[in-house]
Amino acid sequence: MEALRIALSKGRIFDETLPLFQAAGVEPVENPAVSRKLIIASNRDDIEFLNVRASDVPTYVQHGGAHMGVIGKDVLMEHGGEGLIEPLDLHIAQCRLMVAGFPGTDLQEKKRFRIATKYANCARQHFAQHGRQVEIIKLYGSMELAPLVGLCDLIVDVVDTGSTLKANDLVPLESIADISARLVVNRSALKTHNEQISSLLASLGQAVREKESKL
Ligand code: PRT
Ligand code: MG
Repeated sequence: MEALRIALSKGRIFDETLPLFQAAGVEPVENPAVSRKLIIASNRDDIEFLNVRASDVPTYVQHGGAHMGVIGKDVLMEHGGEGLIEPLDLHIAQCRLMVAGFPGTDLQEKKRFRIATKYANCARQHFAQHGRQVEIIKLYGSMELAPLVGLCDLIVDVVDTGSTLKANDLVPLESIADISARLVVNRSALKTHNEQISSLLASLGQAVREKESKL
């Protein structure tokens, strides 16, 4: 049978997911942060890992390039989740998706705010729900720079400790969503790889609960 392919992104997601997979009895034979290989074998011959850019993980899983993947809820919300199911909250890589800007900014002010973000869909939806007019400027990183050089009034980004905002004289203004990493599964893989996926889901769920009970 074809191996189950699991898409992971290196960095935060990989570092925090690895112990959960290890507890579930699966681990990559090489560290994706060091290896140049994009398909990485695991200790089990029926499972392999794909080294994918974080924002590309939902795309790989949606189109069946990977059967399963791990992504931040922020990335999942921005993608829209088409073709994916989200069976497990891994309770890792936690942060908040927030609106941030200069201290004293009044979000109720009747004006057309300019918002720089890599979360264009989330930002548009959030401000539309509040009936506010906005203009979205799409960026791919370091959103905190944009208001400092007059590119925008506000940013929408994930915030953890808040120290990046603080270092740039910005403040969190409004929360959009609580974020953590989620396991996502391709809908049709649920049928083609049902047994492998069910047993891995059960072991990962167990690993998450055990870790939570120790906190
Ligand atoms: O880097 P690349 O563009 O390839 O992808 P990525 O930035 O999406 O990947 P990565 O590994 O940086 O983040 C993966 C996931 O981790 C995100 O999708 C979030 O779900 C989650 N996560 C948790 C975070 C943070 N915490 C976080 N603090 N992702 C990013 N940050 C960044 C944030 O963008 C900001 O620049 O850290 C800075 C803020 O941190 P604080 O602690 O200063 O508030
Ligand atoms: Mg990053």
